[in-house]
Amino acid sequence: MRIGIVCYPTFGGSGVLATELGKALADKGHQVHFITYQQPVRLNVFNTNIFYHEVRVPTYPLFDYPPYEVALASTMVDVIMNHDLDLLHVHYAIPHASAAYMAQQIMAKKGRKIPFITTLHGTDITLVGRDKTYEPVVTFSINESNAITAVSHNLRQETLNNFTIEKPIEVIHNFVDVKRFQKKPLDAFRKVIAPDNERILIHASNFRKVKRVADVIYTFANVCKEIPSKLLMVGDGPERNPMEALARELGVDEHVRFVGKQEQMEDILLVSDLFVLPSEYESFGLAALEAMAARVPVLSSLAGGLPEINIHGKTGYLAEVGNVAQLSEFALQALSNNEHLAYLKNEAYQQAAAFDIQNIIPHYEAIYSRFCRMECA
Ligand code: GMT
Repeated sequence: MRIGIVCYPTFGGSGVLATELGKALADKGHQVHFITYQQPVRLNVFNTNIFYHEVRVPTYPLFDYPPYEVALASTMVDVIMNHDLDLLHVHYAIPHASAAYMAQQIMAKKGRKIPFITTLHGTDITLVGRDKTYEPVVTFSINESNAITAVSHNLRQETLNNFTIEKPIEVIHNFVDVKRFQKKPLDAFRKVIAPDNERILIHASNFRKVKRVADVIYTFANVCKEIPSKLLMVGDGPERNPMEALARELGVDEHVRFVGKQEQMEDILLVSDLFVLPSEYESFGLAALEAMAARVPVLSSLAGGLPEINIHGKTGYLAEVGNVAQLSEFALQALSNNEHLAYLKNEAYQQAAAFDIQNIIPHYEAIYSRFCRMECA
């Protein structure tokens, strides 16, 4: 099939998922056309089945806000016509679903049907999409999608609770390519971070309020009192500077490294002992699943779709949102005994394997084939 994928090209989970999906589809022989405003960060391979089309948004003195959605819909039309696409798969409803609807209508005027599938990822529903500035357009364009998928049962329910949805929402869980993590951990790298063989805790996110990053620092400060440990803070965002200040205030700054955005997450995860994700809400928690694939157990909040991947006492621990005492207690349980930590690491890996890319891609392909023209099958 010839598939157009629209996503955010950044480090965010929805863009990562969409890019990994496109790469896997290309490996299976589909022709994949990424339509984004920038080369997606994970699109780091050369494959003759992968095409990248940049959405250019011309500026004009009149525009305080250049009309990205118009440029996106026009680029979609251009790619559909020039590459004879069979369908569009848009990731993150805003503004991708409404732009896809616009492209679909333009194509209909030209006598050509082009279905579009919308995958809901999380904040497009739970934060941004619910805002009444966007809600009518989000509801409309979700309902106009030819198929709707959500990345967890929890997100499906959140969508039904917050919007009037007239079509079924199919749950297709996020996935991870476990073989990407089948590498030997770099001992020298571990030594640089933890020279005295301290435990390594890790957090990775976009450092937004919803991630409750302060809980990571407070928890780490408690862990440090009991077990020699280091903390790696991966990513960047509005909460980064205040968190650096908090680490100093709590007197743990010499044990905390803020390493910014990283492309080589595999190498970093492979030397880590515990992934900490205490978010207020997480529709799925792709970063946690990637940690599990690297045999890193997860200390997360009991929020959103996280319990669909993290099993308490088995693949890690689930604590109440904002309960730092509980997070600290569970972190200590995970890290204080070598045998127990080895058990958690193994279970985390087994759980990630259940969400392996090979198990999930066929679900998307099944949806595509429902809408694909006869000749593309
Ligand atoms: O976590 C974020 O804020 C980024 C956001 C995104 O759209 O990239 O992540 C959402 O989609 C990911 C991929 O499906 C999920 O794994 C994340 O849990 C979800 N984030 C939230 O729900 C807060």
